[in-house]
Amino acid sequence: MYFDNIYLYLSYHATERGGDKPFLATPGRPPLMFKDIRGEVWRMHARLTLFGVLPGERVMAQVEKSAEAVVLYLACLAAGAIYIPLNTAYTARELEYFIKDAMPRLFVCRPQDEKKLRELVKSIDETHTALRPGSRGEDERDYRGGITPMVCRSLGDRGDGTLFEHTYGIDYMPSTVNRTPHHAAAILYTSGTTGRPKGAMLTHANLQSNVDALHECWQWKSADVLLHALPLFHVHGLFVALHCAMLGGSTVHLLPKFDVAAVIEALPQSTVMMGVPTFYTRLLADEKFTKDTCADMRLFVAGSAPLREETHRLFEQRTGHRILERYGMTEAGMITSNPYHGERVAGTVGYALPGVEVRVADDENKPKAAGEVGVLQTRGPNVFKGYWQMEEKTTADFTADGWFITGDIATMDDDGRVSIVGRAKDLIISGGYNVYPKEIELAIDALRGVKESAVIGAPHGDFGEGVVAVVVAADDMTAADITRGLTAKLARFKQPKKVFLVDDLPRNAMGKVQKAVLRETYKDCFAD
Ligand code: MLC
Ligand code: AMP
Repeated sequence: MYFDNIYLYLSYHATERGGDKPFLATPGRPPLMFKDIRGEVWRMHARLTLFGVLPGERVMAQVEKSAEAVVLYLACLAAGAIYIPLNTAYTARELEYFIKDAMPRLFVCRPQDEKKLRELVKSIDETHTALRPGSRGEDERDYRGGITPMVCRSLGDRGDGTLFEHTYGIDYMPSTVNRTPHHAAAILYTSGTTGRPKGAMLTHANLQSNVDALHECWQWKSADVLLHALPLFHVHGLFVALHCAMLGGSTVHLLPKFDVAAVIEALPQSTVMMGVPTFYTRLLADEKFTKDTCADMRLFVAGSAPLREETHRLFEQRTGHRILERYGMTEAGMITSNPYHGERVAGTVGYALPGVEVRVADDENKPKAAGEVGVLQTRGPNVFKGYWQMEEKTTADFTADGWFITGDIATMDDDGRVSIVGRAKDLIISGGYNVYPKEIELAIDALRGVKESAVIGAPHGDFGEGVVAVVVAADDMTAADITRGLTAKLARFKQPKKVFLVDDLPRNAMGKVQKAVLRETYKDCFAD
């Protein structure tokens, strides 16, 4: 059955297939049952309407992971609003950028951020009356002035002034808003080579096609129990994991974050787990993680960063399970996956998902022969509608014939199996989080006493890659000064784990910094 609004699609199947089972089981709290999803969502939807949220307006949320955060997300979909989840690690400075860029109607925050947020929102509201002219997509609504800050006291008890308390007693039941396939359901920010984050607009149709493809490819069953330890503000945790469980009517162990002991405790009651490679290396480092822990597991999925072949091998030795690696990105959801039944080959990301096209192309966007290296491009219903208010950037990332240029370097075998072998974009992936060197370099270069800097990724046993800054600075400056100077500017995960002070950066004949030389020089800096 097809529904225009992804919420109707997911809630229909969740309710039908989930029956009387728990939907979200959170440690130490009563579960949210499948049969209660609709009631919780319509109350929150009604509340959003009372706050004045109209279809096409943005709702931004920087909240802890919880059942409430999930209900808020689903209610935004039901209200036809555009949900914008933000990493809880972002600093006030980073938030200011996102708020000014998206101009939401409502901002939902954590209790400890309320004061800071009210001040920030007030100053933005006083100076901004409209969105910049530009591409928002024809269906997204203009900013009308007045951002409402609201607190989600997600981990507290009910009745203590939470966003949810406001929904009690609401007896008005709004209808789910009709959306066309082109309407944006969510905007997810991803940074970029210019250092300026871009909001990728994902439509209701993008999300529906992707969950359908994954449901089929991974043989999802209603008896599945998903162990969910990923954050809820990225594609992986929000769309891939949560949507698969809803479509399947499968119970979710919603852990507040990834914690090895908590995961080992929950695994015996689970059948499917999804994670970034760091999850798997951390599990393997714990001797309590054994074959017995995984006795009822059906599927381990890895993605968001390359899974080392060694991890794949050690995981199979320890548990008997071959991790299924898949590949995707914010702008296109999931693109390829190793097969569920066929061979899961370590170091490859498998085949294009049903309905998704991929090709490996040269710089002129001509397809390459099998086995040749080129840039991976994708086309299909999974591909986003564009970057929020960045028409030129959107155009630049598509070929004339409609393929999205991923910026990943890949090869494709005769039979269509894809391997990611590098990146054309200057990007570091640390523990599954993307860090764009340009953004860090701009922040370092703005520090008084710094002449110039280059930021690279170096192999890191835990995070896959660790952020390293190589800096030319005044003689009296120390590495600690640089680290300190970045504290209020950048989320912790973006801050360099090592800072090296040098006299000069290596440059080629054109004057361009030779990052390859730096990567070679500092390749062992996390070795101990
Ligand atoms: C935390 N820190 C990180 C970090 N996460 N540093 C670098 N990279 C990261 N990913 C910092 C902390 O602030 C802390 O700093 C120190 O590292 C150790 O903290 P920790 O307690 O060990 O961190 P932890 O909470 O365990 O977080 C690690 C993690 C987490 C791997 C569990 O980062 C995580 O959940 N990553 C998943 C990211 C994700 O969902 N990616 C999907 C993107 S979607 P200090 O100095 O204060 O000690 C996408 C598309 C696709 O890419 O294909 O899926
Ligand atoms: P994001 O922009 O956060 O969505 O991250 C997307 C990027 O993560 C992709 O462009 C890839 O570079 C990387 N990525 C995701 N999955 C994999 C994988 N299985 N192997 C290698 N890289 C991956």
